[in-house]
Amino acid sequence: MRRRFSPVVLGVALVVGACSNAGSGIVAVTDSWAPTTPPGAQAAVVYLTIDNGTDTDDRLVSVASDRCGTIELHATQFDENRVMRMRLAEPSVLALPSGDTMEMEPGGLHVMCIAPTSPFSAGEELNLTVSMETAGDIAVTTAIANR
Ligand SMILES: [Cu+2]
Repeated sequence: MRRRFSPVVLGVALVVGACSNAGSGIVAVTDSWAPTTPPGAQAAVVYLTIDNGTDTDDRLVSVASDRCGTIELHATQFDENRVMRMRLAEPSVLALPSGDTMEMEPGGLHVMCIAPTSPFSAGEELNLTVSMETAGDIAVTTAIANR
């Protein structure tokens, strides 16, 4: 999110900023989960929370896993008939400015695992590679579970 500061407010914001996640100095996946799928499911979903603690704007480029035939990054939107539809996320949606956190969630941005090699079962772990434009590849192990 871009915020506009007046000069007076800016000084306060810089002090507050020193205490925020902007100080971690890394881009990190701070949370992730993948719901279980029924047998024969053609797709599975993974949700990531990605925190940009650097002073450089970044962008989510792609996610890979050997457990998926293909992975797409999807946004969920309601069409004119209020039907929920998924589509490829626009590059602007995948931007992760300095100090911001990208939270994927049901009904919003998500990782779509197309043609999983086997159903996602509770208790399994899923290995992912999250590729950021600037920070590069981040290895993530995600728990498959029902929340
Ligand atoms: Cu999707």
